[in-house]
Amino acid sequence: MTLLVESCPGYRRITLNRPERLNALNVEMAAALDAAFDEAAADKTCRALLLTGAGRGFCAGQDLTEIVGASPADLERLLEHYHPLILKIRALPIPVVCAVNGVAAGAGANIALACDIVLAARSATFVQAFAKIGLIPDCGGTWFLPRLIGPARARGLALTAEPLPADKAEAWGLIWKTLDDLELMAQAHQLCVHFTAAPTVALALIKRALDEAWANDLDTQLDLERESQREASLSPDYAEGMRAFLQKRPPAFTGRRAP
Ligand code: T3D
Repeated sequence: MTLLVESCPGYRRITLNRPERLNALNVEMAAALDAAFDEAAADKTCRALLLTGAGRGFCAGQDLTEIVGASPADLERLLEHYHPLILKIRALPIPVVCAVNGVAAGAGANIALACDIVLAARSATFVQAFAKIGLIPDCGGTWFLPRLIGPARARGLALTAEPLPADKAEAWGLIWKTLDDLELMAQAHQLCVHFTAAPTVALALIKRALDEAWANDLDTQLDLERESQREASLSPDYAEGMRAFLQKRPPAFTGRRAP
């Protein structure tokens, strides 16, 4: 199986599972990921996703052995399998946590960058490997990189294909946190457990508002904040959050939408 999906209480863990090839992507894995995202979206009890890789790598991007001799049309068709994954990660109404356990190269790096919170093992590296083989960053690389780290660093990474160590990725703001290798998975699970007790409706609205901010002017964004705040304030978790505050106790958020 190219993908492992495990149900944990309140969240799911998805593991890219082709460790002998550093979890390089192929169409079978993309289809399995696509289905796993759909299933998570349909499961109302699933309040977070954890994405990681088996073995010593996170994902080495496209499996290059499978595209030897591929025509430009074949390569274009391939992206029909990969690009929807990026859009689905952004559209999922729950936090997607990526635990980058080792090298993240090519499309693998950009799938990680599409996630909401990226944690990386200190030994991990991020490589925009595309230019090494005469391709350009896809799977959202040209979109995420300049927005996350600015144009100068984006150009440097994409044009040189130099590996970026996890510590520097954190310092540059490409990812949320670097952790000791042995701590990574425990911390990633702990974060997902935190999200299983969070106000999921509000988190989904926050995710959407931050994404839309890239394209909106301030007026439009303020309107979106007003609409989103209204929606959040209708959720049972808002009422519970206020009650808990007044009663000086921790809130018991359910993640449910307004009836
Ligand atoms: O339609 C389209 O546009 C196409 C889509 C393209 C999207 C892309 O992702 S293009 C970019 C593809 N990825 C790469 O170019 C990265 C290639 N891999 C590497 O540069 C290096 O392997 C790494 C920097 C990722 C890791 O280096 P290292 O030294 O830690 O490991 P290694 O020894 O190179 O790799 C370990 C094994 O995995 C090795 O197999 P072996 O020799 O033990 O049998 C290696 O061949 C295999 N492997 C690594 N990456 C890939 C791969 N096999 C197939 N495809 C790979 N991408």
